[in-house]
Amino acid sequence: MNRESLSGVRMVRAEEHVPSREREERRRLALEWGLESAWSITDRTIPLFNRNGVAGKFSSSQTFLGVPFQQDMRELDGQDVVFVGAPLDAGTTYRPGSRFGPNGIRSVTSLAMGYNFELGVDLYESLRMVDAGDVSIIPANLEKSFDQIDKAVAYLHEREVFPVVFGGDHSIGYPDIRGLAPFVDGNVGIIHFDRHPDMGELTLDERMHGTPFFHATNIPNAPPSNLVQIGIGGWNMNRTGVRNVRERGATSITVGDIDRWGLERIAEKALEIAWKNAKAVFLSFDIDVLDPAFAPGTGTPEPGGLLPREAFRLLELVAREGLAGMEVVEVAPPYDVADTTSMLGARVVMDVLGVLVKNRKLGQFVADAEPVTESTEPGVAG
Ligand SMILES: [Mn+2]
Repeated sequence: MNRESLSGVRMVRAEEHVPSREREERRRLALEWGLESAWSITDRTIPLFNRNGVAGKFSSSQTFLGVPFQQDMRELDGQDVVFVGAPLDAGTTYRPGSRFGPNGIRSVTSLAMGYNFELGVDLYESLRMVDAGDVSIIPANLEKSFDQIDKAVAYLHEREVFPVVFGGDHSIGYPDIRGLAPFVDGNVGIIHFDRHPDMGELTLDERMHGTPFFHATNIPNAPPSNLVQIGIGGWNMNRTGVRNVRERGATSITVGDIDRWGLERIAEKALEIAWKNAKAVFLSFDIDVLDPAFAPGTGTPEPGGLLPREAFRLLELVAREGLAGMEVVEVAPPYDVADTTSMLGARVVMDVLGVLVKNRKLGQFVADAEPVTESTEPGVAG
């Protein structure tokens, strides 16, 4: 047997003669439609927004609620809502898998959904919604991924489209807020649902998913005094993070606090803290705030969390004053059972959008008959 008789050797040579014109054209279009990536990405052929099936494996095959896919990001302008995935789970300290969160959440929704009976809101009738697919993540590099997410989110805010970011692990909370903060003329409040305070400075020498709120509250107009954390507790707690919550004066609320004071009083307190001298509020929802009996598909489950209907009611109450953006993080489909965690993630998004519509904070509330609305205080900013 000589070397030339090996088909492997012949085919290595033959590859040179296989054309790649079409492939290169697709790549060029992906870059044009998906925009230029963040400055720290050396490979300039990687776009900021990963175009569907065009430039990599972390792409979306299906949109949230079946809304149109926004292929050319240059044309994003004037819509009410944009869904975008940030499939980064390199910040996970225990069980990875939330890189599949965006597609998990998308996959349990369809055109058949979008109308809510109790709210009397049909999202399709009230909001112009698009799905931008996923941000191009650099799976091996948290900081480059943060730069990508920050730049992508900033692009959405610049065009005044309300971003709904699907994580990904909670490390994306930092770039989500870093991308928002420059567009707020004043302070940003943060309403953070989680079993964990996520307030450490570094974990294992990196800015992982236990650290986003330490770095977010270093942003000058996102002070820790406007950070309220709901659902904190259990046995998986980073004590440095707790110390930082204490030293910075952020506010932690336990599940026991909710039992004692009730959902209404807790929501009132959360709004008071988040909105105090703030111009906008960001909502960060870690799916692990829900009890793992309901949401097992997550990286760091912690028994004793909220019941889904407690979370829905709290969201209804805290979203009514308006939001500047939101994220749902830590949905990890590989550990899910019967898609319940993905469904809860999707539900959180739909509930918040429905409440924003109903309270005239987003889109156009459309009702042919006289709408039945509860009286609300007007928000500081829409
Ligand atoms: Mn978290």
